[in-house]
Amino acid sequence: MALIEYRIEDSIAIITLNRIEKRNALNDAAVAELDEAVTHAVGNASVGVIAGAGKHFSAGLDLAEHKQKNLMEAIDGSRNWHATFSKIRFGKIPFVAALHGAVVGGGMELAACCHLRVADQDTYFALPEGQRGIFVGGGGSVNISRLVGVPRMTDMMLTGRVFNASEAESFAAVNYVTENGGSFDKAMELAKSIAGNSALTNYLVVNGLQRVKNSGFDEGLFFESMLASLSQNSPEAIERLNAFLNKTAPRLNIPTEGKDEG
Ligand code: 1HE
Repeated sequence: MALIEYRIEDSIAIITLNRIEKRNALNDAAVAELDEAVTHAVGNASVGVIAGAGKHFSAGLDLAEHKQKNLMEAIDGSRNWHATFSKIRFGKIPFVAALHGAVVGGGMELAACCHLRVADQDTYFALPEGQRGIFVGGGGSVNISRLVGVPRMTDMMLTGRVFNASEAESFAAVNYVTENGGSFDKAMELAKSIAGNSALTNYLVVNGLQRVKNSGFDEGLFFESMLASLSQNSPEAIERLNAFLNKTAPRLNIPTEGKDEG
């Protein structure tokens, strides 16, 4: 693989966009390699981390390649992005995005289909499709709109508004902000912790939560009861529940800061 680096460390699949000279802009070849890496990760790892090499996470769609495409090729391109990104969003394992620098256009679409986002302080988010005369095509109108809300996405697309990491954290588009250079290590720390969960619970979180959210109220509650019962009857759940009752399970990670004050 040339444009996407892939390796497994412990049970974590690390996928790195690696087209530094083009700021990790995604062309068809990169999306095909990403698809291969994601497929391998889903089959062989417990958690995936997606990062970008160089100074930016990703400058989004490769505009040079895109401008050569006819209508049918553009449709095919967009549908390929959807297929690959859906393997991330609704795959077997959780994915954590480690972000820095530009997370722009299709780069933001990729970040939005991951399950957690960790960002260096210097990260910024933009959807310059309006300025480029195009529209999001990598699932952004579905995934980014759910992540940041339609009004904010509309603002980003119409006015070119750019949000920094702290702003994105304030509206929960980013889960953790780190000092510059820290997002990858934090993403790995989180991935290792997630890998310690029951694989079935991880699967239900990745696949169930979003589908419940997309259901009606009553259907959602019914669906939730099915997921809850399914998980509760797994051998691993019984083992983990016993461990809690025997007092051998790890305790909650309660923040200790300020505990003894007042
Ligand atoms: C590119 C791309 C690209 C850089 N396609 N070649 N995305 C955008 O509209 C963002 C376009 N990129 C930028 O605004 C900037 O490149 C960055 C802010 C991300 C980084 O700036 P900088 O100063 O570090 O790099 P640069 O000098 O602008 O770019 C370095 C090279 O990368 C240069 O090529 P070179 O041959 O002149 O060296 C750039 O042309 C090239 N490059 N970004 C192609 N995106 C599925 S639909 C999704 C729709 C979208 O993603 S729209 C948003 C597209």
